[in-house]
Amino acid sequence: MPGDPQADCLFCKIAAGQIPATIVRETQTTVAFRDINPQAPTHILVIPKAHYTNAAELATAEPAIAADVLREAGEIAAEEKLDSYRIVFNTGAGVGQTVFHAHAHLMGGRGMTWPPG
Ligand code: IU
Repeated sequence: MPGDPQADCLFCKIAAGQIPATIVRETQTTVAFRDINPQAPTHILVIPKAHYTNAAELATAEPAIAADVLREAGEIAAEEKLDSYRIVFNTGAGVGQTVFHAHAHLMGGRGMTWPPG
C-alpha cells in the first residue's frame, strides 16, 4: 500500500524506533530528529511516518500530512529560537537526495547565501 513502511528504508526504521536517532518531537504523523551530519548549528529532519519517496509524492497522496511536516518544522524553528531558517526538500539524486523517504531539512543558526550551491 502507498505510505506503508519499506523494509529497506532507514527513515521508516527511525520512525518505527528500530534505529536510534536524537528525536526532537514526534506527532501521530511525523517524527523530527537531529541530522547526524549537521550542516548548520540547527539541522533537524522532519519526516512523515508514512513512506513516500519525496515531498511532492507525499503532498499528492497525503496533503494533510505534508502540512503536518511543514507546521512541525515551523514550530520546531520557534522552539529553537530561529528567527531565520531554511526548509529544504532535496528531490532527486541530482540535487543531493540520498534518502528516498520524504524529509524536510530545517536549518538555521547561521547566515546562508542564495542561490544555494
Ligand atoms: P538528503 O536530502 O537525502 O541528502 O538528506 C538525508 C539526510 O539524512 C542527510 O543530511 C544525512 O546526514 C541524514 N541522515 C541522518 O540524519 N541519519 C542517518 O542515519 C542517515 C542520514 I544514513
